[in-house]
Amino acid sequence: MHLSLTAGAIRTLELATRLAREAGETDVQAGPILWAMVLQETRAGELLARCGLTCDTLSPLFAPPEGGFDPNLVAAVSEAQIDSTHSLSPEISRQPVIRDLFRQVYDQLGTQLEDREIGTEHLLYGLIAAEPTLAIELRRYGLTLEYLSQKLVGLAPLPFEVDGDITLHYREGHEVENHDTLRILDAAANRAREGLRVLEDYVRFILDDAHLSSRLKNWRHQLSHTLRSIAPHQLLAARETEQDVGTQIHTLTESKRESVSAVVQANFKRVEEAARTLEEFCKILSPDLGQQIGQLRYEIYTLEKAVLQTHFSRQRLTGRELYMLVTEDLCHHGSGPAVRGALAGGVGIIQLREKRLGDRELVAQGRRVREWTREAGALFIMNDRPDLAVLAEADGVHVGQEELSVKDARRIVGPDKLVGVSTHTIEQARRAVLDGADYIGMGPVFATSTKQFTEFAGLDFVRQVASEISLPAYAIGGINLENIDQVVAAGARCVAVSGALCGAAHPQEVAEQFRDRLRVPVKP
Ligand code: 3NM
Repeated sequence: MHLSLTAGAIRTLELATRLAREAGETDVQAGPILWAMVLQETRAGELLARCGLTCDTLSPLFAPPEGGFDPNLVAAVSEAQIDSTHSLSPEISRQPVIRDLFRQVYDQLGTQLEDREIGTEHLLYGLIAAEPTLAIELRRYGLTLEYLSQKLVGLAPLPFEVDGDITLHYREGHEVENHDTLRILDAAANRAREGLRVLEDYVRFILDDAHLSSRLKNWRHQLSHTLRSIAPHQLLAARETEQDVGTQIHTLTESKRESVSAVVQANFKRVEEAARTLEEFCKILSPDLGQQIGQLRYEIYTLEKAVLQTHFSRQRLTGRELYMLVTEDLCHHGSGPAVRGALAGGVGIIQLREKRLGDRELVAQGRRVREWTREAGALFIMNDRPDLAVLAEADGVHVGQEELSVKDARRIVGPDKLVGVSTHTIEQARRAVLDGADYIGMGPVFATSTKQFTEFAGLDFVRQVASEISLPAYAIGGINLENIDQVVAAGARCVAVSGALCGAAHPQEVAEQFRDRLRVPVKP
């Protein structure tokens, strides 16, 4: 590591190393560095003295050798010639405490560094920042980082490169290239952060989705964490907004946004492109860093899919808060009258759920349900079978946790059809959002004889989903007119019902009552 240090700083570190060696220590610790500061005339020594830390007060903290320090050694180091060709020996700069100290100086004081070298006062700052136990001792004397930072003046930033261990190495002869790389990284990191803020605002204030908000926020933090290995002052130092020709170039598409979804889409693209730029140029500094950004770039694609899916599904399913699962065996007067009655009563989605029919019969029944729902302007979903959903021209398919995955079902039905999935735990619900489901079933809320379950997710699960997921979520399992109010009170906005509608003597009236209790507005 090559650093620009004042002669005083070089003398201090050399003396500290010699004092440690005299005391038989292999590694320099904080004590000899502080002693080296007070034994010579240094800015750090002056600051320590102002807080009452002189040879006398330092002795109880860091015992001097018996008989005191060798005055000849102190004099020899203090009077040594330090010219511009003099540099810190690797033996000194590789000392763990000294490396940590410099890292703190660059991490914490970076933005203050302006055309100056590192002096002993900065070494003192770095030492206190790197050694928490020392910080506690010195606080008793009023010597804190806050106090010191008021006394410090800036230093010149130096060109560094970063390796996987977050060690800064000076790259001789690469100043110009590094500067260009850092300038690009600075611009791309800002672009990514700005785009993310727009997305976070949308997800938080419009979708009101705690799960996706925390995912986006987490992504932004991970990006900052990954980029932290490039000290912020290096990026800042490379910033040249006024010379950036790009600030004057605006395209027509940039100044026009047609809808909220256009804003969301444009900003995801912006973040993805910025991530790609970061990935490519970070590779120049460190392959590891490039790889980490690459990983993050894939995650943002997943989040884009989840956010846009949530946006469009909510639009598509608005007004369809009541969902009926139809099974012939449960219908007293046949599925035709049950479905048509329920549709007349305001059911917005019909799922054909027949576990015992052969494929041919299932497709034939699917085509009938297709007709009934088309006439009523309702959606038709096929249970379990994406292939038959396509054949029967259904609007989508519903899968359970044991059946085909959302991703595989989507591959069969394509991007335009709906894919719904049953969930029974909050982890499954979150997963469904990230997998790109259009809606989820959340249940079983109550005991049901329509499907076998050993455990009940219950109303707590409804509350959990309502508090963090904004993708349409249909509460399901044993829901009837007696308990629907509890389901709504737990936060459910949509419900799916089988037995209570199929088995009703008057499905239309029951559907109307469900709809009223869900407060779904009646269509004009
Ligand atoms: N899936 P009913 S509960 C098909 O929790 C189904 O995923 C459930 O019928 C789940 O309204 C259920 O008659 C049965 O209880 C729904």
